[in-house]
Amino acid sequence: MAYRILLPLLGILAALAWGATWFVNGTTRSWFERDVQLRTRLVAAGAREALATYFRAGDRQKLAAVLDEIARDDRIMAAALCTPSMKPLARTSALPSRYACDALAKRGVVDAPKAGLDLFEEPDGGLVHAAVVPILDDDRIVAQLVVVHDLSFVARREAAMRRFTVGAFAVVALLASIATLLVRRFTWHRWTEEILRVLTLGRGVVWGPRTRQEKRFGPLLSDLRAMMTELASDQGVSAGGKWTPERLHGVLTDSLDGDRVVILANREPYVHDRGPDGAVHVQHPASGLVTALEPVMRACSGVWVAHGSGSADREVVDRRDRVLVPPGEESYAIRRVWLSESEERGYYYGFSNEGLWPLCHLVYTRPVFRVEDWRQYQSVNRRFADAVCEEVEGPDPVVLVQDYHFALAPRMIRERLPRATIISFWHIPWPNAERFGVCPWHREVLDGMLGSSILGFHTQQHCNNFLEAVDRFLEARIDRERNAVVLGGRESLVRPYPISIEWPDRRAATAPPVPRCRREVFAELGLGPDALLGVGVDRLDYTKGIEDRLLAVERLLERFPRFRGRFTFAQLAAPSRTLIPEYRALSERVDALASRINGRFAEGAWKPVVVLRAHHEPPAVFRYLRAADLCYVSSLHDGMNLVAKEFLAARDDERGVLVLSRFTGASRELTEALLVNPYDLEEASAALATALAMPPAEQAERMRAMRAHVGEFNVYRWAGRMLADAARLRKRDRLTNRLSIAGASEDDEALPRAGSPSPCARR
Ligand code: ADQ
Repeated sequence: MAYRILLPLLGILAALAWGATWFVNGTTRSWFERDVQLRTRLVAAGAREALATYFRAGDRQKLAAVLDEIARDDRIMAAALCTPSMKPLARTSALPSRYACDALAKRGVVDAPKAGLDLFEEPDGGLVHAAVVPILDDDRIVAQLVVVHDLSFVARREAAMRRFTVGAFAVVALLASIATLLVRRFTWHRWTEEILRVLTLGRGVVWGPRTRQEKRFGPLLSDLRAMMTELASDQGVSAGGKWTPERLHGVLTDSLDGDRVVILANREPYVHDRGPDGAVHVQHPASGLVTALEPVMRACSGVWVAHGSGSADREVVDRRDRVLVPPGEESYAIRRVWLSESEERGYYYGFSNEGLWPLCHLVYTRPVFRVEDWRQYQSVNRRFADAVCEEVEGPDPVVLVQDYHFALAPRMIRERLPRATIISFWHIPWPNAERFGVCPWHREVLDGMLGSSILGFHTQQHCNNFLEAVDRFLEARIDRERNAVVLGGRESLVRPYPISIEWPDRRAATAPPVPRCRREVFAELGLGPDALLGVGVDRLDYTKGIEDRLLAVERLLERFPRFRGRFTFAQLAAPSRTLIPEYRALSERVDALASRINGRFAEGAWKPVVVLRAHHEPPAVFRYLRAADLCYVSSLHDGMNLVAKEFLAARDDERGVLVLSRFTGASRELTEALLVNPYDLEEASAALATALAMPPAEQAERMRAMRAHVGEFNVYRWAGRMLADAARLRKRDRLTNRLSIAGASEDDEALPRAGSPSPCARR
């Protein structure tokens, strides 16, 4: 009897195995093809500048050297350079004669030089992909680059994939046959009945009298059922679809039961200053943290606890030191905390910015640790933690603690609100353990941060460094699989959440059209219509590599004289932390460097470097970003760098080139930028030259890819993922509480239940 079931089953599985092999092979081959085409285009784009330069100089030896460099890639078999009419110019020694310039010309490649042509050949059973890519110089085709990829690895992978698929289906067939036979032999009717009985307990459908055991698990089962439903909606949180303010607000109301958030950050999003005219002005501080969090707060509502630093801040708050913002919209509140001069000096300038800031950035600036600063840091963290506890509603609020100014606050808040969900985000890099151990209070800092439920960093590398530090300095258990630390019975998850900007960006949407921005900015800088403009936008901070950036501009003008008289670099530099000597010295060095470069190269009205030392309001920053031919972000070390992403947001015309330091968190995501080592002035100046000569089509291609990425991975997604993780933790905690109640004696009615209100425990 069994063969009547088994034979058709095996037939179906064999057909499925054949279909799957066919589908997998077809899909992987088309992936490989696309991959090779993309690699070819990137290789050609990378070599374009060098090839065009040596071609102009007629230096065949150097051309051959560039081709050899291209062919050093494992998968590239050979390369050649031909004239536009496919006459040979240079080639690598391993180039098979059937792909030489004239051989390709005979195959008709010469008829379609603009489009390039991809050929697939199978000599001796191997697989080869040859592509012809035009090399442009000033929009004119000067040569054709032939790149030959060896694709025999594709055939090998396809064979391995075939073997694996057939093997897997054979195992499935065997297991299915055994299962069929077993099922026939044993009936599992009683099993299903039992499961159904247990699952329906909580709904009141009971077969027979309920036992003590059933009563005990009743609440747990109803929670399990509720959790299944909620988990299904969680999948919606992390599933596809654009992240918008509305969707973020939805996470808050649906997954966090409408809880509002309390943000703790040193910098406030709106500063009230009394201007020289006597009137109160509102300023948006130049800060990456504020740029990212302000749109999140608009979407979520709640309270932002911050240091009241503006000269008119006290004049506009209510009796509880609160003011509603944004002006005119009033969707959330800022709660201002006042600091004395000595508190600000010790906590902000001292321990935070002379200690932790240089400690966490690999820029060879020595951190300074003073015991007096540390005392102020502790006491100011305590004051802010108290302010947070005054602002929360209920015993289990969601608190977002921001950055290195508040490493101790999570533990302090946890002591007073044991059931709070505390998400801390560290906006700067986290150094390796050895370096972190330089801080005399490294254990206290780690312990303070581990008061958090979730600890967020920009990259996995920063998470790994943090876990390494905990491993080395604390008696804590590290769960490597879950990236979690358990200390004193409490767990903190450690997760990468790469920060971003709002998208669509309000500032870009309200900015004037690109041609008008270009006209206005060129007029301000006194540039002619044919000028080329590079832009940098930063706080005046030694981590941002502003000096190296200007040196790269100088090297560009030395190496490529054709840009003299034509290229100007405008640096928007917001004064920052000016009470710290290192920052004042940097400011002077930048001025001296700009004068030296201008002294060397300036001709008539043209100056190569313009430093606009001022805080610019967001519309002004966006006008410059929209007017530029390139934006150079040259940070020596940067957690993320949001200016790079703002440049992309500003360029809805898909023009302009981003030159980006490899030492920014952003470089992990924005791989279509021209990535450089800012310390290497040869590489950086060559990238600037490549950017200035890049054809519009290539600019658009790179821009489109990066804009699509930032559009998807925007700041709402950043916050949404953290809040969704927080929501999951809260559900798990509630369930654990239920479980312990269910496990306790039935008479133990006095135990508190999760979610029941309890006053904020005051210290
Ligand atoms: P920051 O070090 O402040 O941020 P960044 O991410 O580049 O650096 O953001 C700077 C912000 O200030 C941007 O929004 C920019 O437009 C603005 N800005 C810069 N110069 C300005 C000027 N002259 N006038 C006006 N505005 C100006 C920290 C970390 C980063 C991380 C962010 C967010 O150091 O690595 O990306 O937090 O997490």
